[in-house]
Amino acid sequence: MRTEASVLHLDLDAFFAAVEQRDKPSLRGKPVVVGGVGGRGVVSTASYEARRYGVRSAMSTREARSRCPHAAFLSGRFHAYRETSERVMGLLRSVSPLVEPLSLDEAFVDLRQADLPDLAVPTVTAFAQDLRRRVVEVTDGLTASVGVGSSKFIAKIASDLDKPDGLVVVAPGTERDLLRPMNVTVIPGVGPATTERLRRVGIHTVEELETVTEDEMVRLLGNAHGTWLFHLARAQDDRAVEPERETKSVSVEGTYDTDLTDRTLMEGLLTRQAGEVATRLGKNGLSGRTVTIKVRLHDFTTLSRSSTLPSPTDSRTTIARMARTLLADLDTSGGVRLLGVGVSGLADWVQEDLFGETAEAEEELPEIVVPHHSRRTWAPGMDVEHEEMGRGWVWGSGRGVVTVRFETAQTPAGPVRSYAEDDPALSAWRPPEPDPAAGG
Ligand code: DCP
Ligand code: MG
Repeated sequence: MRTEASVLHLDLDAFFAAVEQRDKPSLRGKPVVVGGVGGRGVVSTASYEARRYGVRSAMSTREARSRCPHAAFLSGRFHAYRETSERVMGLLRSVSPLVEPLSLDEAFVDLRQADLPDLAVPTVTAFAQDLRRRVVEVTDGLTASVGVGSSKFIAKIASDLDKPDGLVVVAPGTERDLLRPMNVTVIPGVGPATTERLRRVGIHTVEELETVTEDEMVRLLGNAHGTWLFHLARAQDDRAVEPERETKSVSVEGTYDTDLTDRTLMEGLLTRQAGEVATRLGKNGLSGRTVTIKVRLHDFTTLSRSSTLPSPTDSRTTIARMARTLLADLDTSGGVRLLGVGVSGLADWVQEDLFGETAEAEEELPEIVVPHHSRRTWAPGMDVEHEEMGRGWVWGSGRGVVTVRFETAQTPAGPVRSYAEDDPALSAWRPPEPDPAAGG
């Protein structure tokens, strides 16, 4: 356990929506919802103005529309999110070599390596305030919430306590007082199943969890999970901030206390892991071509099997189906101790509709070959350029008409014009490709 508050966690506020508001001046201060805009789309995130109407991440877009009909509903622009994320991660790496990104908008920073005169609370507080100010600067206006504490666990909780645009430094020695009144769900790894199991024995808060001995916890939740919870309930978290190796794959695995022999159960676990992998790919705007499963047998022999698709996917249904097929070829009759699913061969997002539809919809889709010169799609929110009017974004389209608002991050709120969907003067705008010859 660290004795100083030297782990910093930073999380941008309403990230995708904040980027949209930065780049679309007419939406600043207004409700904005980013996500799948089709019939089965789900919300990726909502601006704080939209959250006041009860719009939340992972809610169906249909529900979001009924709660906040006057919001702007935009499909996402991953190139802009990734570019903004790179600026923030670059800033963090300039203050400490030990930066561990968790997703596009979130990272841990180890302050022991940040060249601070000391790690006393006033010093790290001043440092964190200055860092938040520099985030606004490098992102052209996005705000971040920051937490600082003596572990990853405490820093991450702290960054959420005063969101948005907040800073909470948890003084060493006060961690357990902070945790006690909180719901057990603040502990990472406590999902619905564990919460329910704890609820049945009358445990709702961390304070109640503290009364359980380590032996009892292990009996209740199994070895690994029980021990983990016992320590986290006491704010004992020694995990190091691990600087990022370039993400070449995304994987999830689980080890099991008893050898698994039931194939249906194994398939179910792989399906769930595939879902987690898909969610992480989605959160980072990635997709990959190669699906791998890892299986450790009762005698600790570890096998892996892969299969590669013609084009990248981030679909939970596809990943799960491939994982189950790979499992079908292995002899697991002696029992299995570990199962895992990974996706590698990662590419930037390739689909036009970034957020797609739900998994069920994907599975039902027949193979459709879209002719190259087919009708152009004008997704709400996408960047466009008009030969005379210059740059803008798609406000809406339908019935052969596309409506564009002409403004960018650098202009005031701009005018709205409508065009025929096939107007040759209008085209999709993409940021210029970085010049490989220029390096970087
Ligand atoms: N995201 C997503 N699907 C989810 C959750 C998040 O696509 N179910 C994306 C959109 C978010 C980004 O990841 O903008 C960051 O996730 P956060 O959980 O940090 O959410 P926000 O940054 O949007 O809001 P907050 O201010 O609560 O951090
Ligand atoms: Mg965030």
